[in-house]
Amino acid sequence: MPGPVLVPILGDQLSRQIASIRGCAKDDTVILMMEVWDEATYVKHHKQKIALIFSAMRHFADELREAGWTVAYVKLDDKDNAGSFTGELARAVEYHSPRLIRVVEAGEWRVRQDMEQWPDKFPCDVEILRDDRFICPQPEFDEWAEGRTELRMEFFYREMRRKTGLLMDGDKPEGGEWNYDSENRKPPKEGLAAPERAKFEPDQITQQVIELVEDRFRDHFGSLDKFEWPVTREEAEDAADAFFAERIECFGPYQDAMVAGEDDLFHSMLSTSLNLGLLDPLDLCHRAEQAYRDGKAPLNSVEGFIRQIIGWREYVRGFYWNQMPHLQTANELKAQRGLPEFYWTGETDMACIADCIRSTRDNAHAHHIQRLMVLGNFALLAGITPRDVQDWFLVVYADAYEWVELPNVSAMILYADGGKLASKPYAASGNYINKMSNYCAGCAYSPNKKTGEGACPFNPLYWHFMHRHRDRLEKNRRIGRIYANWDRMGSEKQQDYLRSADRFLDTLTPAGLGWARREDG
Ligand code: FAD
Ligand code: DLZ
Ligand code: SF4
Repeated sequence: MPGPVLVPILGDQLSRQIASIRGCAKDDTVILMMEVWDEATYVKHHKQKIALIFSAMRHFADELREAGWTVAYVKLDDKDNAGSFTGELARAVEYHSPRLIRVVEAGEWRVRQDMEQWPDKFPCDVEILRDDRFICPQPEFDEWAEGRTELRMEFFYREMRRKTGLLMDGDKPEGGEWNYDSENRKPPKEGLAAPERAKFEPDQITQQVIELVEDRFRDHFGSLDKFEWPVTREEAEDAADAFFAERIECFGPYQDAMVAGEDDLFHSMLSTSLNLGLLDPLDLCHRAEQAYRDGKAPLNSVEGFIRQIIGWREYVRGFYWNQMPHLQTANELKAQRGLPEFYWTGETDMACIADCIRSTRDNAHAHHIQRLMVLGNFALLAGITPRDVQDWFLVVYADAYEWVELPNVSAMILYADGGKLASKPYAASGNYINKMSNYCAGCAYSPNKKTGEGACPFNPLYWHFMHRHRDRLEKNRRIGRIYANWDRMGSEKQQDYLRSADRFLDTLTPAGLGWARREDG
């Protein structure tokens, strides 16, 4: 009797429509799911991230069993747990003697390198399938990227609009424009608040996982007190329903706004569910388009939301695989400073940073503009070394997987790829944060003070950054003109900026070892 088909399902492949399950017969298949120490600790993920993934995996295993599948589920604390995907697969091969291992390609480079060894390691056939939850297959992205020195999302996005037919009017974009971002930059008006997003009480499975995480990952960053994530497809659909009913209307206009204590604003909070596989990206986009066609949401909001998904999300995934492994070590701006300790402790007088880190610690989430223009912008201006920033972003967010984290960190916020992704560095002074948030009103620093005691640190740091990288940035059409302002200031003012920035940089305490990575590993 030939053995069954063995289907490993990784923690971010939690969909019954996944290619490895599609086409399998229930009476001839063993689905293997593994909680493994290596994955939980290759960086010291936020406690909520581990709890979310384990809980969603356990719920998905139950869903599969209820649908009649045979599931072999290995829990973290199981006695013989080998601690790695390859080790657990070896045990399963020994036990089930499968005729075939059928798996969807891993989303991350690290895991895919291991996976590619499987055909040589195991005595059965191994079939590695494309992850067709993504709209753009990698060869299509690579072909699009071929010969281009700059890989701009906007042009890729138009291709995806044509390919999917989303918001198309024949061969023209709906409403005449591809992109309505100019309508999507409203600063927050006084008292801006959004309806609460759907929140989910931990059930018994989640409670058990939370206890496990508290016990085994005690020294990881973050709090588990407010664990409110959807952990099943049903809950994720409820979260999407609530977004489409209550928040998409204002999603566009206030996409770039920040309000102290308002952690979600009008964002969808669906990235964790999308990345786990609980929600289908194309389906969400169709629902968004329907809301527009039914007159329930304006075009600028719907186009903005769809662009984040079929534009940015697809694009960064293609960019990651196109640029790996070089992207992991790229450091074109030669940034060398260690990550300041306050990224972990939240102890800083900069109100904007403190609020973003508080949200990060409490929710394992911060919204896009907080990641980009506060936390990312500071790291760029202060010249923090990419490796430290990458580790931090990979650890702290519940939606963080390297394929999506790394392009956003290395290429988008740090310009470490030298401008393949972004046409210019996203560098901004305190002015921007002051315009787009209410943070500055409660800050020890003043955004209007440019240098010296009490000046917003983003102000001198901005000019310090521009001055440090003049050779490279002056040639850039989109930012080069700024040097005329710098030159007009005269040397005394310039020195004042540079000294102020240096004094501030000298006060930064670098984080000790052990926050992001295990000291023994
Ligand atoms: P919404 O604002 O509601 O957007 C809708 C969806 O669009 C998101 O759920 C997400 O799937 C997608 N999206 C939006 N922007 C991006 C983007 N830049 N790249 C890829 N997808 C995008 N997103 C992650 O999923 N994982 C990460 O590890 C991650 N790291 C980031 C690091 C930095 C430095 C920056 C600037 C952005 C990062 N993002 C990451 C993108 C974005 O910040 C999050 O997807 C978003 O905040 C998730 O919240 P939301 O679901 O409410 O998003
Ligand atoms: C992030 C993560 C963690 C913390 N733990 C596990 C795990 O124990 N088992 C698992 O299957 N997946 C886990 N994941 C998600 C994986 O890292 C993710 O599926 C792969 O890295 C994708 O390449
Ligand atoms: Fe942030 Fe500067 Fe505003 Fe303070 S003054 S909140 S540091 S931008």
